[in-house]
Amino acid sequence: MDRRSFLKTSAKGLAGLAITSCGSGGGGSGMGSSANVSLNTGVFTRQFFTPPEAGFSVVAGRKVFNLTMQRGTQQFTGQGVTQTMGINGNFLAPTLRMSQNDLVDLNVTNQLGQETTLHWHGMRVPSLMDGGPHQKILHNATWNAAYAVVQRASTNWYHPHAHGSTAPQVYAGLAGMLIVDDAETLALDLPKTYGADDFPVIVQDRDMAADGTFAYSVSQMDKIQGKKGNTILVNGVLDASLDVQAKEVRFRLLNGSNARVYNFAFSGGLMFKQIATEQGLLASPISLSNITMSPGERAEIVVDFSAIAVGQSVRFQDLNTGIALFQTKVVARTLAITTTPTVLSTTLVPLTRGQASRTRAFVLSMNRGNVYINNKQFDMNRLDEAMVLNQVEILDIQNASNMDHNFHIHGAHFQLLSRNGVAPLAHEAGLKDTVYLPANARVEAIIQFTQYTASTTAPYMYHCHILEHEDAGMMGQFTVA
Ligand SMILES: [Cu+2]
Repeated sequence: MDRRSFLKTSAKGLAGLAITSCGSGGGGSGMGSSANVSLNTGVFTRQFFTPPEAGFSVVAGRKVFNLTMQRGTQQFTGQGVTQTMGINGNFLAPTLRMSQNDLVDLNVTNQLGQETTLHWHGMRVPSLMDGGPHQKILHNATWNAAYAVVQRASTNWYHPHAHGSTAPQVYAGLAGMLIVDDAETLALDLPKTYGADDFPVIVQDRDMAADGTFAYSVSQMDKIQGKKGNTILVNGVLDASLDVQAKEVRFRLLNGSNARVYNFAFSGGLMFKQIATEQGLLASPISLSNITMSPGERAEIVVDFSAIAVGQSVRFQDLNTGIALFQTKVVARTLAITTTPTVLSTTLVPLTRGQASRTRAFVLSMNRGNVYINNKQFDMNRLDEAMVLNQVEILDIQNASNMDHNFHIHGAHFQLLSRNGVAPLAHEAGLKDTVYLPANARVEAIIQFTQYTASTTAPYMYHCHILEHEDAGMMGQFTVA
């Protein structure tokens, strides 16, 4: 019995009772608060959609991108019409592509009819260009973000970050991928033809009615647990099928969901190699059968389909829900083969505990449905931390609740030193900007802010990336000087 018929049967058996769970913890399991049956069928009738790469012009040596945040409509099942938001389109956004050392200008026009911001999640940029809550874009206004691309090749993303309305705006469709290239990564024998053997995979769940429509609404329980949907989309498409050539294929995984934690795997136990964390190449590829990702996290993986017969298909699935997200159907190879090298990067120099000048504690907690970091809720007018430029620090991040959270910080990248008192798993040892904190978890991350200061009027943010928690104030801000 597949997941859908199981859910149908269960729903019948429960005589119309909502499929609801409101226990503590286990945020990765259960189908959230929806009474509706998942629309994921396990039959892949739609074409996989690869978001197009954004066009740009070159003006005075700078790449200029024009982005319009707009409203639209989308039919996700061919039936009902959902009111959506998108960037240069109805839903989601084009993939921004930049190279290390590029100078970029992003002209962001807000046509949403409401205030917003646009944050470059994972990009190391001056705080005034960060697109956090202080860089508001009013309706009909255009905000210009101009920065140099100073970081290594990596898979990032962009989404709104206006305090109090991030969750509904992302849910409506405002999210896109932002890929940075560099010479080190391009020189490697990795799949790198976008849309042919290198694919973005933006995974988002939505609480869909039977006709495939959704609208953002949160119950009291959704506010506490984060909004989870019954149906999971990949690049905005339900039940998609992707032709993959019988060779290595690279997937850039992004958990772009408001709150759901996934545990991704291929059917049949097909192994894959993780080659990059959120901030680029690992020193060496790591073989995995599955990977857990909390909201905001990214991972680049390479899967070898060469041993699978042409015509066969493999499903990409979430082990937490049992839902198959899309299928990869193997077709004959026309692209050149690649062989993922055993050494990926020699430029990754880890910071070490001995370099740290201090430890800074962040305690994520909940009380009566309210969310806190260090017992405080976000206040735009209060500065919470003062980071010291170039100082190496350990962030001691603790989830003191029985529910899933995670931790994202702007302006710098970190590496995990420990998880629950022991060395982190190898695939968490790369550079990151977001880290999963299941109930009562504790991690130590080592970080160094270099290059950019952040003033009192344009601080950087740190927050839980479960968007309902972020909007409810599980966020703080800091200067760098
Ligand atoms: Cu949280």
